[in-house]
Amino acid sequence: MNTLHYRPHLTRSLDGSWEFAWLGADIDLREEALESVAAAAEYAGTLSVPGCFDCMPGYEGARGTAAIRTTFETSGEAAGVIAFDGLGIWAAIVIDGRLVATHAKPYSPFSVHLPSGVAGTSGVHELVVLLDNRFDSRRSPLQENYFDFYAYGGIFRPVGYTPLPPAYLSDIAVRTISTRPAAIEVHMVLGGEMVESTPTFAVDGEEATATETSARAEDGSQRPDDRTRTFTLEIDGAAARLWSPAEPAMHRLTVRLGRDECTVPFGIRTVEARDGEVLLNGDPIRLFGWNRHEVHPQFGPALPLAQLEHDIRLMKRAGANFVRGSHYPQDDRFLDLCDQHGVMVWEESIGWQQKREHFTNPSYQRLINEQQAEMIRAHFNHPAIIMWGFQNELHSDEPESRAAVEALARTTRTADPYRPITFASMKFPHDICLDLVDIVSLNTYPGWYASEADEYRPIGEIEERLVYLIAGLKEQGLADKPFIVSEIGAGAIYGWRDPQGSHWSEEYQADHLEEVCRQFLARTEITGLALWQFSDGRTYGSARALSRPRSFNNKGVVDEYRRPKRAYDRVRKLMSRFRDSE
Ligand code: ADA
Repeated sequence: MNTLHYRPHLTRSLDGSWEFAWLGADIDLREEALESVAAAAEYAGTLSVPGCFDCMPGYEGARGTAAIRTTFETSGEAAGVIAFDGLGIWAAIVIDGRLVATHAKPYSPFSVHLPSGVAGTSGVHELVVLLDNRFDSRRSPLQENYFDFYAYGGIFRPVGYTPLPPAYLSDIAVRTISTRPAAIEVHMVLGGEMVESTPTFAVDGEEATATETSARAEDGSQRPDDRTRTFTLEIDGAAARLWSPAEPAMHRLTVRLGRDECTVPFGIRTVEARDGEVLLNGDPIRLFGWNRHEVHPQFGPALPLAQLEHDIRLMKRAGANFVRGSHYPQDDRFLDLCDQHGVMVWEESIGWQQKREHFTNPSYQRLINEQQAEMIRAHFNHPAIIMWGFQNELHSDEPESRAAVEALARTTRTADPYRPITFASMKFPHDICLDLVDIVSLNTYPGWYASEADEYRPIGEIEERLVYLIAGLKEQGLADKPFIVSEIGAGAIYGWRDPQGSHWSEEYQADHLEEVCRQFLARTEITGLALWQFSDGRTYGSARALSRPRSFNNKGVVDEYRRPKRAYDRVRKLMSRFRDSE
């Protein structure tokens, strides 16, 4: 199953070698200038898509505008969309010389409809994407230059052209109502012309009976203004294999309506946060894994499919049943692989220590809530996703933060009332927003950002800190919510071996993470543990130079090329059976 199947419709891939023009940093990006900027570009080279222009030799570190161009063919279909799975930082989309969209939400999946004069015609059309990776709090406020991960410029994920019939299914959301008996609810949105006919369904190729539960008009007809329809389907006991990390069974739902047909992978599973535990299919489950950035020296965030699979296998091999997609919407192909490999996911919209100026910025608040809703809409059907997050380490001790968290919690619960929500806080015990989420997640770095300056190897802080957090949550009346240690870790420079085991040595990181894992195994009050982080990744130097040698975040258990450090083997030795024990 490749990423293009994940769209309900069959999509024609536009991945490949696009033409490339570097326009530099003094381009006029006002809306009225974009079509002429696209038209004037002189294409002297190529860029592989998915790919980042600032990963290409000669463009490392470049900040400015690039124009990339390809073509796609239509055959007279009534409608169609060009679907982007994620790019950064900012883009303008121009089709046959006409500006059809601008996009200011890095890593967000989005689609642009074919403009009139293209839809319904047959021929070859020009697609130009103007990409800009400069920081601009007015144009793209979601990405800041103080985030602890490098902001690249490129098309990070696959691009496809999806032809559509006059009446089509634009969204299909599948959720599990119950596992015994197995029953799902299918919610769909109709696009294009309205149709009265009733869709037909098949599960794993077998015809399936559905009961419509949509609200209907008094005479039983569909309300003309209502483009949404909802159905429930029971799935035969023998065929209804549940999704879980141990047995990640996937099913396929095919929906036919008029001339449209969609196939949607889904999993049968329920997830809840209750009485201090996470319940998967009604049974308590503990979570262990890593925070993972989408990053690589050669590709930036535009990772090839093989690298996504490689990362998942490395995490599973060390016992992980869980991954936090830190700190932005994930690649649909990665989520597809997590479904298939049985790795549960915490997915979140972009964020890194947002503060008062963000909470009170209407443009920022609009965009981050849009990204949250679009991420959920695009990824709703992945059974591996068991929780939604947002706003990593926002200043949630400041009064202005509460309205922002309330808005994001409302956006999330509206888009998906069925999954628990959380955010990773670094403000305990002064956090004023933890009552707004279902799962309490705390980032903490005992033994690394050590509190005892004179302590040479402050590993003893780890137990003290975890005991303090568990007690503190109880004191604040939060013990009825599951508690995840959402970040904890230590840095190591790959290859730096030190018999004294001092900071930055592989020995210290291995000793540190072994203690963290031992504490987690011993303290079942901790529902989940996500180590920071899976692989080293580029960040920024300058002000951070002393804490980010090489201008990298070096807390990976593998380096940026996925070469294992001693900590990887130490964690694997201790945790490799964890997946099977849950
Ligand atoms: C924070 C942040 C991470 C990373 C980490 C670190 O917890 O959420 O993205 O910056 O600190 O390495 O210090």
